[in-house]
Amino acid sequence: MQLSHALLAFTLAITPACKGDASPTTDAAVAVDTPVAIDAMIDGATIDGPKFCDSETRDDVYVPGMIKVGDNGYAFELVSSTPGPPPKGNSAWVVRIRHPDPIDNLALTIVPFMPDHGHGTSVQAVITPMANGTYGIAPVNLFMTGFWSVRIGIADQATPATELDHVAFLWCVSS
Ligand SMILES: [Cu+2]
Repeated sequence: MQLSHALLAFTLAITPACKGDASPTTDAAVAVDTPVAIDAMIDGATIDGPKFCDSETRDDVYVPGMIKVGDNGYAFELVSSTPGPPPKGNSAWVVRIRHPDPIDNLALTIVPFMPDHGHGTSVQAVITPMANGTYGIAPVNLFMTGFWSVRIGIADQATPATELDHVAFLWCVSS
């Protein structure tokens, strides 16, 4: 999007130069000014324009309290990510599990994974049960720029191998 704007601005900027043959004075002014304007726009696009994730369409838009519902009807609320949205590197999450009431004493698993690269992270998040169906998860380690799927699964503590439900939060993180 940013790049398109830059290219459009570029086109608009050079259009007068193509028509600027009314007088030598006008031509001279355009010839001097235009390269400066183009350089400024290109520099601007490099500094604060297109980012790595601008063209990513698979990712979620982070909103504190956002909810995803698994196939088995459990609601996974991402109460917060600190910082949020989840950045490249570590963040601390709080999630709340409901069905429909908040559920305590679940066994949670979290698996960050980069599907485009076929790898996860070696940093294992610690799950901290909290009150009212909430669980702290930290650190959520998204160490590489790119698209991450962060899968969260739940199970009864007595039967942790039998998953009750799961969802995946999808983020693109920039460098
Ligand atoms: Cu990767």
